[in-house]
Parts: sequence; structure tokens; C-alpha cells
Amino acid sequence: MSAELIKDVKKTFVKKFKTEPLLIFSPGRINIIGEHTDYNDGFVFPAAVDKGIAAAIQKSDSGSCTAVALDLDSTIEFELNKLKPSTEGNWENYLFGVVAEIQNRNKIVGDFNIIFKGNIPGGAGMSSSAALENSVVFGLNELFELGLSKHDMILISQKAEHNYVGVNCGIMDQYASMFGVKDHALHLDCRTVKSKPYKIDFKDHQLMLINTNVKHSLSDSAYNDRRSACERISEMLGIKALRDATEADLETIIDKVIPVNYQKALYVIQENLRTVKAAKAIENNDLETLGSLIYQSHEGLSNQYKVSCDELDFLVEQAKKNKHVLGARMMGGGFGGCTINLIAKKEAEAFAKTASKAYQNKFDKTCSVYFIELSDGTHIVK
Ligand code: GAF
Repeated sequence: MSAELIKDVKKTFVKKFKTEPLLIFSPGRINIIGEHTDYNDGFVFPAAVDKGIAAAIQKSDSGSCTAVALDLDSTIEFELNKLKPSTEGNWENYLFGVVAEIQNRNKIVGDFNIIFKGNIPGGAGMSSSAALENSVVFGLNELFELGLSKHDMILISQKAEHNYVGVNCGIMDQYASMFGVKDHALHLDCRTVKSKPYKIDFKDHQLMLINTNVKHSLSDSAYNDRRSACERISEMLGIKALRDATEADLETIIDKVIPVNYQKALYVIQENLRTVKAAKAIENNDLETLGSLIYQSHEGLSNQYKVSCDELDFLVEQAKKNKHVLGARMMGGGFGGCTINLIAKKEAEAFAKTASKAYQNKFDKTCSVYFIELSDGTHIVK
């Protein structure tokens, strides 16, 4: 599938710009557990997947830059010294943001042309945004010999999202997309920004995604609000981030925090511990425990952190009714997108069918099922 994307962007690039481009593939990600912990300096457990964004990029001598999003049939021209966030709030903000953040580091980017095409479903919570940002920064680094490390690049991608897109995201998505390792998930410590790869081979079980195909509005502002609430509580506790707090610490300020925010902080503290326990469970090949932690994660996201929605809750309820699903939860920022399910391989197709039918009956719309492969991070395609 990604080979086709590469072929398409290359062909279109050569036809449009009459020169051979540099080709990049940048993946989306899943996350086994550890949601909304990244911006609290905590642990997450993501993996890059075989869906992503292909980019063809080359220097331009026309005096300006052209960018084409093939799947959106959208072309823009821009000049490097006149960059500012577009009010349309579209895909170009990811691109402009990355270029601007590179320039902020006093690195010189020359004119370039770029063509993208992707196969990460929009709003699926699989981070097409990080894939896009990483493809741009990776391509520009290579083309203009900027000397950026992979760590520099993901920080640039993250800043682009903060300053040009307006989402104060953590580092999980950019990290997973850039550093992904085939067949592995990364147990990432978001404070040190270092990870340990875990080979994921669940033998007779597998991970399966079900996309609600909904993305509820206001998700960006709700995300930023939650991040601010966590930061305010950390400040009250006199710590750098909620990663440093225990439930007992939190109890000391129970009278000073409104109950909904107290629950959010409690969720973060508990989710962080769950993520550490999940790593142990995977080491011990203890899938029952892993599954139960995944279900607990969803409970917390839905009832305490309040980032789920009816469609996600419904799919998790369907999973709970099926003894072959060991764990299921919403994945990513929330308010729509996918559930991730840990399920017996031989039952996966049957559950996908039953859950899809029930979803259609309940919401009068379809959900989509994805079987994903864990893949390498952002790379050049020869
Ligand atoms: C989004 C953000 F981009 C990530 O940084 C992370 O916070 C995630 O939501 C929730 O875990 O994908």
C-alpha cells in the first residue's frame, strides 16, 4: 500500500516539476496504552504503523515554493520569507509550521517543491499530522543538509503543531512516527524522550483497530484545556509535572481543586502507572493483565478524563461482551477516532463483523476495521 503511495507521488512530481525527487515515507502510529500522559512527562506505549504519508520533495529554482496534497486535490504556492499560519486552518499549517520552526533555529531552507499523499484516515487518532510534519522536516533536513538530529526534528514538528496548528500536543506522536521500529512498540519515557523497544508478538492474539469514523468538534480546545488543567495542578503541588505526583500527593490539595479537574489529575497518575505495568505484562507475555489494563485505561479516559464519546464507548462495550477480546479502549486524543482491541486472532474477523453491524444499527453509520503492521519510522525510500 505505501509502495503505491510512493509511486503516485513520484510520478506526479516528475510530471509536474520535470526532475527526480527525494522520496520519504513517514508513518502514523497506534498507542497500546498511556493516553494523555505524554504532556505530563509520563510514559506511553506507541508504535509506528504501515499507514502513513509519502512525500516527494526537491529544490525549486522558480523563486517560490509549491506544495500539493494529492488526496485533497489541493495545491498552494508560497514564499519562504512570508510565512504565517493560514486562517483556513488546513493542512498547509503543518507544512508552514515546520518550515518556520526550522527558520527559528537559524537554519537556512531554500525554495522547494513537495507533493504528499497519505493513507491514514483523517480523524482516526492515528496521527496523520505527526506523519505529515515529520515527512517535511525529514525531507528538508536531507535536501538542505541542515544537520538536524532525529530528536531535533521531532521537537520542530511538535513546535509546528503548537504554534501553527494551535494544538499543545505532547511528544508521543512525533516520536513514534520518527523512531518506530518494525514489529516493535516503544515504551517511551516522555521526560527523557528515550524509549525501550518491545517486540510485539502476541502469538494467537493481535491488535485490531475499529474506526468510529467520527471526529467531534472542539477536540482541539478540549485537548488544550486538559493540558492546562494538568499544568495548574502540578503547579499547586509544586512539582514539574503530574508524572512526579502520587495519589496521596493529590489528596493533599483535594479541597483546592474542582472535582472534575481532580479526577483528571487522578486519571493521569493512574494511567502512568498502568503504562509501566503494561510493559511488565508484555515482558511476561501476560495478555490477560495487559487486556485488563487496556479496559481500565478506557474507563479512565471516558469517566475521569472525559475525552471519549458515545461511539467509542459503544465499541468498547461491544468488545466487553466478547470473551475473545482481552482489552479495548479509545486511542489517541479522543472525541472520536479508533478503538484499539487486543483480540484472539481466530475471532477477529467475526468480532469485526458483529461490532460493525451493531454500530450500524445503533448510529446509522459505518465504522471501519484495520489490521495494522508495526513498522519503521520516517525514512528515505530508495
Ligand atoms: C494526541 C497528541 F498529539 C499526543 O501528544 C497525545 O497527547 C495524545 O493525543 C493523547 O495521548 O494524539
